[in-house]
Amino acid sequence: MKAVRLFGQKDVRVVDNAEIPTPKGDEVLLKIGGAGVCHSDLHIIDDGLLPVSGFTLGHENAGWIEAMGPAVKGYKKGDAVLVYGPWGCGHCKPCQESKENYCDHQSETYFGGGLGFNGGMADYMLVPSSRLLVPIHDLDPVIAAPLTDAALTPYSAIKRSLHKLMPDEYVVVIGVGGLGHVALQLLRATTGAAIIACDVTADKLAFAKELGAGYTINSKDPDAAEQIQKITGIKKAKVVIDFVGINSTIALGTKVVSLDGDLTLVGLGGGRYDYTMMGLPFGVSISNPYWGSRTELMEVVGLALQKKIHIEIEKYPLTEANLVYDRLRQGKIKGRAVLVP
Ligand code: FEH
Ligand code: ZN
Ligand code: ZN
Repeated sequence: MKAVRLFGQKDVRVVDNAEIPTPKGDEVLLKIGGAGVCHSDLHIIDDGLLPVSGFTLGHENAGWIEAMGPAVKGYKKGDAVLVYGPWGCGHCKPCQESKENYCDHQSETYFGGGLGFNGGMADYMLVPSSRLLVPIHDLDPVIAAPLTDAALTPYSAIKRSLHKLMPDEYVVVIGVGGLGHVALQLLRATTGAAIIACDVTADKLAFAKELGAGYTINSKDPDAAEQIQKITGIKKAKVVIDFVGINSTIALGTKVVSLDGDLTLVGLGGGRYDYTMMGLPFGVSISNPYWGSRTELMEVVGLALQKKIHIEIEKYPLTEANLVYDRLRQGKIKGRAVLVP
């Protein structure tokens, strides 16, 4: 079969002689429909984020059940499913709560398929346990694949602050890319807060308006913080979610988050924040959430089935993986790119 494999730093190759695995026990073999292309892959490919190579990339996957090990129950060949991305031990307390993204044993193993284990940028993918599958009913796996990361990650980040996102409050979303464009829809679908979207290009800000942002600010403007405060007034923004995570966006977030607010850093931009006493409004919680839980992914599927969220995707053949990664590096992907075998 074809597979997009990482052979070393900046060395991604599409091979066509990868073995098609045979599922044992509770394993499931999926025929891949779509594999989303996440910005984190660039940190893996270009920056050596993971201490391992030689595996198939793609941690945002969906497809149809092709074959099952003898222990699998409740599924049949042809079922359309998502692959829950964080693969934990399955038995510790977080894993029992379906929060495998925070598995106690995370430091002892790889993060998941496409993140050290073989992922879904291939014709087929072996999933180590049927517990990691989430049914998508009549959704198309090609379009649904990004729900597993581009939707689940912002959904889980928003849920941390749901109790604060009341109709009289403001939420600032920094970055309207693969995750940010879904965050805007999730905020509209699940909260009453007024949405202020920030990005650095006119087309991204126009896109944000289309997706329901009440206000848009160009975060390159030197007075971006003042523009935001003009909108929020003295109270500022109760929640700030930064999907970029570079020095300037973190600094912007610290300037506009309100007293007792949440500053949630999701983007892996490598930015720094030097804490100083009185440098933040009192009561601010800074968090850096990672992905989401399996039950939250089920909730995301519910929103997609109700057509309350949709992922803006660009489809590419699997064989064009390196072209897509280059377009991602240049910021030329609108929404999310999905590789189709
Ligand atoms: C993957 C690997 C490491 C850090 C973060 C990620 C995210 O893309 C997962 O959603
Ligand atoms: Zn990702
Ligand atoms: Zn665990």
